[in-house]
Amino acid sequence: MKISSIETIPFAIPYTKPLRFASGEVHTAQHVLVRVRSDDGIVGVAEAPARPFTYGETQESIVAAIQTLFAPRIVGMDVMDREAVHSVMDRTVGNPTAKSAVDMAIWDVIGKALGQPVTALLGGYTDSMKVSHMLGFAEPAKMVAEAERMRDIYGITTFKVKVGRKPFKLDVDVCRALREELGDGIELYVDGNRGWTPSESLRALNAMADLDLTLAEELCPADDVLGRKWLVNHCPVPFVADESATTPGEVTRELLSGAANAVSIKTARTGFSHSQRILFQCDGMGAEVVMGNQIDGQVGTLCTVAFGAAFKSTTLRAGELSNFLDMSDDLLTEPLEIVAGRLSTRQVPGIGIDIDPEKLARYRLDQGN
Ligand code: MUC
Ligand code: MG
Repeated sequence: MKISSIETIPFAIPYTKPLRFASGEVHTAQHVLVRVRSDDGIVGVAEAPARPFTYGETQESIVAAIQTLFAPRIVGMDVMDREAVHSVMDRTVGNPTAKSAVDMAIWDVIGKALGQPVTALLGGYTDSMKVSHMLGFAEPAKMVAEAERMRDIYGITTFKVKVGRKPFKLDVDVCRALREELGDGIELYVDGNRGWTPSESLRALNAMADLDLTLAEELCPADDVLGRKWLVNHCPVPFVADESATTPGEVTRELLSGAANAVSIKTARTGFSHSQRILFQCDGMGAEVVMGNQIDGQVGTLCTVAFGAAFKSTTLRAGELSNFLDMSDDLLTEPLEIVAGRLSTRQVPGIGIDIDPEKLARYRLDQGN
């Protein structure tokens, strides 16, 4: 079965409430829907979320990379030959979400062709994940109110709190208010998106020592080489590498150099094939993992849970699977539902992404809409 075409459709869906964090903010989901077709008519689907402030990709660059660099060499290859497809894409450094969307859409084709959910093909561990919700920057009372809403409506009890503001007092106040108002029944961890220096990070962690945080993610830049290693040595909880560990090689460097001892796996930037490599590296080295969220829509979230549910070690912590709730709409025919704090995979062949044609027509940017 050969790959016969790769379609790239840019679309834009506004957020009802922007997500703000130390390295940027998102008001509109400006993503690219990627469809890989096989010569016997199977269509695989995934989405690439442009994150210009982190990875430098834009909607335009994602479309251009796929259409001008990758598709001309991938079309005609066998859909099963994922290693060969990656050897084409990996000539190019960068463009992580463009590559990942192609990878996941190919896995979707394979799942549909074999009549198996992708979760079963990857590892088949379970069929759902506990959900963690990411709380963007706001005043403490608003962040507490959002957490309460997520707990009361969706049963979510794990929260990743965006920190990294200067001075850090506001962030410390937010974490304290969350613990005081929501009590001991919730899990809290923090993500700084490189906003603090190593010494600010440790002072903030010390100021929050009584709040029972469970993880600290990317509090300072990995390029603060000695400072970061010093911070990780003093950090009382696993220190998660996120945007500093986006390839298997970066993961090895971060873990072996002591710049992190846990890793955020995001299918949006490592697809299924490279996420699998990163997971096995971490398992082999004894580093904890968390399924992260690259501010994915419902299509991307379904990819994250399809991967996360496939393995035991990715289910040990809640996955970040809920930020699509802040979007005003989405593309799936049947919207995702978080019930009792969990999100399920779809028990159908492939990933289970069924796109509503009317919604796609409404939000696509390439047909004069
Ligand atoms: C995160 O974990 O950092 C913010 C930017 C991005 O690319 O992902 C988010 C969440
Ligand atoms: Mg992060």
